[in-house]
Amino acid sequence: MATRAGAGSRPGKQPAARARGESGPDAGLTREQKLELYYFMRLTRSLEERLVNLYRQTKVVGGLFRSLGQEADAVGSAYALDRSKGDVLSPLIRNLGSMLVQGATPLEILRQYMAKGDSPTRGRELNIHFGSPDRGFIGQISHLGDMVPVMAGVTLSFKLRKQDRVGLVYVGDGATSTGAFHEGINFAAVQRCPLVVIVENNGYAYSTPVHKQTAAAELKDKAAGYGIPGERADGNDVLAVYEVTRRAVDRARRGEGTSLIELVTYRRKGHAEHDNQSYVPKGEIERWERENDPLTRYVARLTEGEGVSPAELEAIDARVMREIDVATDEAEQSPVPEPQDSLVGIYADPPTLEPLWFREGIRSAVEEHERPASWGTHDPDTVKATEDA
Ligand SMILES: Cc1ncc(C[n+]2csc(CCOP(=O)(O)OP(=O)(O)O)c2C)c(N)n1
Ligand SMILES: [Mg+2]
Repeated sequence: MATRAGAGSRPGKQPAARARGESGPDAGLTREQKLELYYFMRLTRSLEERLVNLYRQTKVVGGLFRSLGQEADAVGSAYALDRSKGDVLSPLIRNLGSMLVQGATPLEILRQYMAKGDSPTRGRELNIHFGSPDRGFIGQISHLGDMVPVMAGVTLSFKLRKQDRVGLVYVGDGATSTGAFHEGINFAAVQRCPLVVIVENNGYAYSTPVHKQTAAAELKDKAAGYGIPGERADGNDVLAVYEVTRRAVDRARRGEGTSLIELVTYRRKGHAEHDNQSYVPKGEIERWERENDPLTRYVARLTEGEGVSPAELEAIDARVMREIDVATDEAEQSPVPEPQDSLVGIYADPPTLEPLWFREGIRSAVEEHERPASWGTHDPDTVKATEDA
């Protein structure tokens, strides 16, 4: 099972010195934190590759959604939150990296995709639609844009309770064209909720390219319509992603409200594993892979700009593979769900809250004075007594 690299060294504690004279953003992170970003990006990619293997063996029983080429945007943005303060994010299907940063484990992810009985949703959901509020990620639903009003509500509650907490919600380029996105971000903006809205512009919504679903030249420009700041950043540069998100998180924590960030990236795989991407212009995917792969870029940055040796990175890669191998063996041994698991967590049994006294009163009045025996009951003795009468 994964132990988080440098756990405890998360942002919040602010960094040592800005690094010495390298090009590009330094992001104010320590060397250890920069290696931790690499660990999470590599873990995301390798874990998804393992899921593809399992998918082809038919051990992954639902759809498989990849974030290939988007690892920097998921990891760098989540890393800007401070879990020790209780910050919360709402991920999407391409935010496996964000969930790993918040503490989801490879074992949970593998069990979940394989629909095992001991997976977080007991086989009732087949990918990463599960939440763990204690670890700072809440369960997503697939309806595009709908998590924006949900997170507006979550972060409004932080504000009303005077808590020092920030929320972050992800939407795709396609989701910015939904009514839910509009209503949610408008409400968060006017209420000055401590919310960061990350728009992952990966070029496509299923098979629809961005220019066919919005006339806005840049998605960050949508922020102006809500009276909030909008910034655009290179979503394949993990340090740039961290830096731009961190600024918005700090702003939210200072009580200055909601921000929108557009991260420019590219979806190198289809919508899901079944999609053959026949609608993508020839050569486009290969060009992004060749010239703008977030991991290749970050490896170059670490080795050339930070003095990290290839051996150090290889050691992290080996650790990632060990963790994934151990988790895969364990997940394969996990049992399939029992039929009755489908009911767990659906109905409260026993009730989690005592009924309010006046409701209790009404209920007992009904039970004692108004409920005719003919209404039926599940109590076998009463049924028998009614039948015998
Ligand atoms: C309201 C709504 N409409 C349509 C769908 C079907 N659908 C699921 S994902 C998707 C495309 C999403 O594109 P985008 O928001 O850009 O996110 P990406 O998949 O690129 O990360 C569509 C159309 C949905 N889930 N919800
Ligand atoms: Mg998209």
